[in-house]
Amino acid sequence: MRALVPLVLGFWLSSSLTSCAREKSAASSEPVPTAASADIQAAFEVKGTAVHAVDGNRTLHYIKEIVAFGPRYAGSPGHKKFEDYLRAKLKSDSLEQDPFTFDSPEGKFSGKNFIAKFPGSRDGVIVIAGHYDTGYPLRNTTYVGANDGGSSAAILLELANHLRGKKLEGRASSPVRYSVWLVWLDAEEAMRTWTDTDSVYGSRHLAEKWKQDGTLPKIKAFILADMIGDADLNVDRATNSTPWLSNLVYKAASNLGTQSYFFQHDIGAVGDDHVPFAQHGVPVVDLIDFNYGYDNVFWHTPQDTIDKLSPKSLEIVGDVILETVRLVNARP
Ligand code: 1BN
Ligand code: ZN
Repeated sequence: MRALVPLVLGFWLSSSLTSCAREKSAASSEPVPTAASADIQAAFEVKGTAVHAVDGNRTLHYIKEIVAFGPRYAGSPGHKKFEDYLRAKLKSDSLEQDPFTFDSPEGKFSGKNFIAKFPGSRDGVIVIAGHYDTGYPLRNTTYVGANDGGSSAAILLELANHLRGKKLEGRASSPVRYSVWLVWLDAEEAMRTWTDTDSVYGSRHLAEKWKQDGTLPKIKAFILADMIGDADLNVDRATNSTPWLSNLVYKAASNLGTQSYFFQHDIGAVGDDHVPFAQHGVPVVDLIDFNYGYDNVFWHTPQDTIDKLSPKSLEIVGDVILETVRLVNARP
């Protein structure tokens, strides 16, 4: 059984889901801090609430359902099935669809990003994003991208379970919360060979759209999850992430006791879905484990299957994302 970090005050991440009922009852039975207890908290530098909330087995189950649709490249039957699945899973949420078309070396295609919006009480947005597509060049293989595309799509679904129905507010020491938007990005993968122009079509489209409609300056943090299900979890440091946000992720992991899984290796400035947002000045962090199997042998191969993944890895990353959200909210 996962343990609660013993510095619990408040109940922000307590869940109404049965599979984490123990965490819920333990966390939600804590009293809401009074002004006085908040002072005591500050005096003793108690960090607040860091909760193990994410259910790795449920997240892994989502990945199983997703890979069963088959490959999810633009125009594929699996892509359509995933879209229907996502709409069904998020039927009670505020889900926006963001269709777009893109020109690629393989021709013109249609793509679709999805955005689930969980409102806060404070002006500003924290975006948590990941891609769900699989690579077009692998379309004639058995490739289903369990880790690459599957894990990111699934962790967002699990995070939705923890954000749903919450007002994202109510902690005495930080009574206001930014909205959280979960974004399933399409067409991250190259249609032929990865270049700046043949990749991240969905995030380039969304960053441009949010530039035009004035959303970009509202984004306080853009947290990207990519390939985070590997049983041998090592989340790398992408050096084109924003330093203060990378540091906050590390602090979040430290609060949860899982920092040894984070940032042991620098992988340089990687071209991933965070880049179009970083280019517009949005604070970004790419949480990517870019060593999948010995020497990354499972990456972009039909060996990227569910048996390589572990619920614990999904839990570690999901919990760190939620803790990072809490820490972003706690910033002045
Ligand atoms: C991640 C998964 N990417 C493609 N599939 C982007 C990427 C490419 C990230 C190279 C790091 C290095
Ligand atoms: Zn990929």
